[in-house]
Amino acid sequence: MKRNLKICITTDVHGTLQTRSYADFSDKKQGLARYASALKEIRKTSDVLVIDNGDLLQGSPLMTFFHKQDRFPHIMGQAFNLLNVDYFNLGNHDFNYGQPILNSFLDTLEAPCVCSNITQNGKPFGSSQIYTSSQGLRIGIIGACTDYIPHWERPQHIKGLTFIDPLSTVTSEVKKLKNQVDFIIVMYHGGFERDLQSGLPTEPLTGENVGYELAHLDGIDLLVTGHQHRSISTKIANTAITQCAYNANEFALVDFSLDEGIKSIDTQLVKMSSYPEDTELLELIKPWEEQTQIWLDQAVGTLSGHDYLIKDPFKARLHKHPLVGLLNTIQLDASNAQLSGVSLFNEPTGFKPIVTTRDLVSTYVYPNTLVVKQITGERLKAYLEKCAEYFIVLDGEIKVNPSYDAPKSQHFNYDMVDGIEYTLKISNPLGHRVIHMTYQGKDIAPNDSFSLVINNYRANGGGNFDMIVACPTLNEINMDMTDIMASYFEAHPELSLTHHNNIHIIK
Ligand SMILES: [Mn+2]
Repeated sequence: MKRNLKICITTDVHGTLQTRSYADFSDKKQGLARYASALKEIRKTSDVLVIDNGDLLQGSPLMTFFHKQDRFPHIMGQAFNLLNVDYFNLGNHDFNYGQPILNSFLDTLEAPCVCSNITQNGKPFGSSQIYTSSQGLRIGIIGACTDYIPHWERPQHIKGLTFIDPLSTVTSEVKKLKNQVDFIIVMYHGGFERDLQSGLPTEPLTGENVGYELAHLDGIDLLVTGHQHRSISTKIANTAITQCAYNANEFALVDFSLDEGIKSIDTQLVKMSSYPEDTELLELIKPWEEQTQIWLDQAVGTLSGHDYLIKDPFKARLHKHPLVGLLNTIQLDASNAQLSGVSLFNEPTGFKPIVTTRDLVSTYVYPNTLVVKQITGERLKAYLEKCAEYFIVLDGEIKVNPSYDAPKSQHFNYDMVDGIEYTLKISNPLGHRVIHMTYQGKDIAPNDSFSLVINNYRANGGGNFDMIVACPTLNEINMDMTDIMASYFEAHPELSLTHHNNIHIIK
């Protein structure tokens, strides 16, 4: 007898419950409210296993606001309970608000956590599970998360945690389950550092994204990936692979069937825009949504002298937008460092003359903190050389290096530094593009030493800035950058800054 099971998969939802943009109210055709309708529809005709692959708790203003209240039960746990999610795997961003908040979410959540390669005080967050469908299909579910988290996360958020290599965890879990089940699903909150077809490296082989290696392990029927926010529905070797874009923009729909010992697996991606928002889920989040909107509309200060809205993100990076100077000014003020480095994130919006919380959280979307590093002139040059990789000269014009667009959008890995003046010559070979670098009008020598303030992501080497990791840490400011920005405006309610044109990018 042929037996079937449908599996609905989300990953990298990033706190996206409803469809409207918090920046401009436009309909982004996304969110778990649409997913709730999709699940209701699919459940009418079939048995459905519903799994989520992590990066759930960070990424929307509602989550930022909710986590300021530090409440139990956790709203995202309640939303997942309403969706009847069966299993949950952890993502790297689920650690961004610390372990008490993560624990509050996991305690609210009725679904078991399956992540077995991260331990908290010696005990794994979750364990492998066997799900039995109404037709008696047995599905083994194994969860693992990228073990690269210590390269980004604030040390106090991962205190007492141990990160085990996903390859070894998954290998031993598959061995344990394979004789007890009909299918094995591995949920891996990580992506691919190799081309899916050729296996050639597409990024430095740091171990952050070992999906390609996992796909080649024996015994895995479906490998659910994430972390890179790519849309993938394919096969590597004999393993079916999925990955979804972020913010609950789409979900993966997988069909398993087993007929006389013959397995077949079909994968596809479904856009959330195909389904309306479910009123039951909207009702659940309504009180939080309303409070979030009131908080977002609060004015924090005024800005004059320059236009702080970003109309063209490329030009904003090429010609150092006044917003970059403002962010660096705030970082310097909070840290008393000599130099400050900052990037513009992937879809920066900028500030209107009357600055609201909405502007702050739409522009600075990560809950980063600040770290002060002691950096030599030599490492400062290496830092700027790494930043200079962001540009290329193509057809006689300066363009964005395509590797910052695909496979993952990484415009946040181009930093602009204030406190010094420098020139990047983009037609020069990599590693030889910094042709001029001065501090207070004097050339910077390799042995000079400076204090540099950057965010915790960069300080821990995020974006493969190894030269920054190597620098001694002088100080940490353990406040969210959006809170640091809000308190700066509180101290300077009518702000008018001088813009410094200190970064010169030439062909
Ligand atoms: Mn993510």
